[in-house]
This record gives sequence, structure tokens and C-alpha cells, in this order.
Amino acid sequence: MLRLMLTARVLEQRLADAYADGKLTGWIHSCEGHEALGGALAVCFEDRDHLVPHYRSRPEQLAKGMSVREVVAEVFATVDAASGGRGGETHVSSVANRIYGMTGVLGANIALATGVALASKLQGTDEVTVCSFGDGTANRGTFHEALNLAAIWDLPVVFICENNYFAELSKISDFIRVENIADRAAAYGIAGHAVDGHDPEELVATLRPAIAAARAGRPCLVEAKMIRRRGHWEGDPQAYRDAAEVGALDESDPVPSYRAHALESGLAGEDEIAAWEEEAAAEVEEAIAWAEGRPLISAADAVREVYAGEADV
Ligand SMILES: Cc1ncc(C[n+]2csc(CCOP(=O)(O)OP(=O)(O)O)c2C)c(N)n1
Repeated sequence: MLRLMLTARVLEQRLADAYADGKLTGWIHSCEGHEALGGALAVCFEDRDHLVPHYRSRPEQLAKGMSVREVVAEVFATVDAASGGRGGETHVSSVANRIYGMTGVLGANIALATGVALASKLQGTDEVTVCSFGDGTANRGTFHEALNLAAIWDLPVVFICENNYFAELSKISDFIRVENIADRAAAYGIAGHAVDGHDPEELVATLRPAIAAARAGRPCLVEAKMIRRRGHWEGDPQAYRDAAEVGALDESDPVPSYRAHALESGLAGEDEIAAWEEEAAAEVEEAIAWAEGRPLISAADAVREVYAGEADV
């Protein structure tokens, strides 16, 4: 778990640098602060399971089996990306890894995930679909509709709300009145669990039984509470966030804190962790250097295959 978290963190840092240096177009919605969920899912997913992610979910995409290079290809939108470069940072798909990217419409992925879970059930498989989304997205109608359908149809799906206390430029206290988004599960007759999203071990302790229950037809909602460490997008001046709050972020940083825990509890040694950090940095550097040299989709190809029967627009 720590190894994935270290890789995910250096990936975010180098992607932010590449964006600041004008090396890639589009956006970077930093996943800094969300790494523990990826670490936990890495040990909970089965290969046959599905992921319908949020856009701030790169650690989960790594957890589901995408390589750093595959993720970087998506973010740089090179022709090598699964979408051929049509998707970009926010719409990562990797059908080979059973990852079906979100659309530009927040919350649409919650309905899509419910459909994937329905397909798994109708086909008689024992696959689970994990669907992630933000706290702001938990106010969309699709969230409520999908949770209800999942409940009444006993679908194998785990909904994970990555509650990072912000939706774009708004604080959660401005748009949600309940303390735990997980409490909303009760309205649909499914289990809801609110957990520390900075602690991968606590996440595993919740997610393992949650995924097992979903596999047996009992869907649930997990709320992972975490803190968005950077702006909504890279370049966001965060004028809506006070300086003391930003200054205190390092006290709640999940990556160094789990690194320290791993050392203290003897799970890993300093040399081993340092080697992982070196390997992660090298892997990310290599992937970004590679992506910089790869072509982007041409304007003509960008619209090809968007609509059925319009291959030659
Ligand atoms: C239906 C819809 N409304 C608004 C937007 C614009 N928008 C993009 S990201 C975002 C914030 C989402 O916040 P949250 O779900 O908490 O995710 P986070 O950015 O915190 O990961 C908004 C409002 C959108 N893409 N789709």
C-alpha cells in the first residue's frame, strides 16, 4: 500500500510540474491527499472487478492495474491513450483494466457504475463494481437514484464518496448539512460507513468487508474523509481558503504519515522505502519524458469514432 501511495504522490507532483511548465494541455486536478484510498484498493480489488472512477482518482486507476505510463498517456492525451487521445485527464478509461471513465457530467458515472453492476448480476458473475465520486457530486440526482436502484436490485456495487471537503471553490459547509454523507445510505436501506480516508489500514478494514458484502448482493456506501491538499485545478489561487488552513495541511498528509507508521511498526525498513521512492521517481520521470515525445491526436481524428456511422467526418 505504501509503495502505491509513494508512486501516486510523485506522479501528482511531476504532473503538476509538467503542467506548470506548459508541457501538457487541458487540466490537472491534483489527487494529492487521496493516495490512501488507492493504496487500500490495491489490496482489495480482484482483477475481475470494475472501477468507474471520479476524475480525481488516479491512485485508484493505479490500484486497478494501470501502469504509470498508461496513466500518463491519458493525462497527456497522446495517441497511445486508450481513447486515442480523445479523453484527457478527466476521462480516463482502460477497458483492459475494467476501468470505465467518467463523463464531463458529474454524477453520470454513478449511474453508469450501477449499470455495470446490473450487467454483472444478469450475467451471473461475481464481479464487483467500485464507483468513486466527490462530496459535491453526492448532491446530484443520479447519486440518489443509483443508490436506490442498487438497493432494490441487490447489486454488487460499492459507492465510495471521496469527501475532501471542497467542491470546486465551495466549502462543504455551504452545500451539505449532514455531518456524514455515509448517513444518506440509510435512506435507501443499504449500509453506510464513514472512515478516515487518510489511513489505508482503516480503509482496508472497511473496504474488504464492504466489497465482500457487495459480491453477495449487498451494495453499500463508503465515505472516505480526506483533505484536498491543492487547489481544485492546478493554478487555482484558492482565494476561498484561509492561509492557516493551507499552512496546516502537512500535519494531515497521508503519505508521510503512513511512511512513518510503516517504519515505526516494522512493516518496512528505511532502505526498502527509500528504494521504492527512487523507483517511483524514476518510473514517473521516464513516463513523462516518453509522453512529451509522443504525438497528440490530429484534429481530423479527434472527431472520428465519436458518433456511430460517422467515421469519416
Ligand atoms: C453536472 C455538473 N455540474 C457541475 C460541473 C462542474 N464541476 C466540475 S468539477 C466540480 C466540483 C465537483 O466537486 P466534488 O464532487 O466534491 O469533487 P472534487 O473536485 O472535490 O474531487 C464542478 C461543480 C460538472 N462537470 N457537472
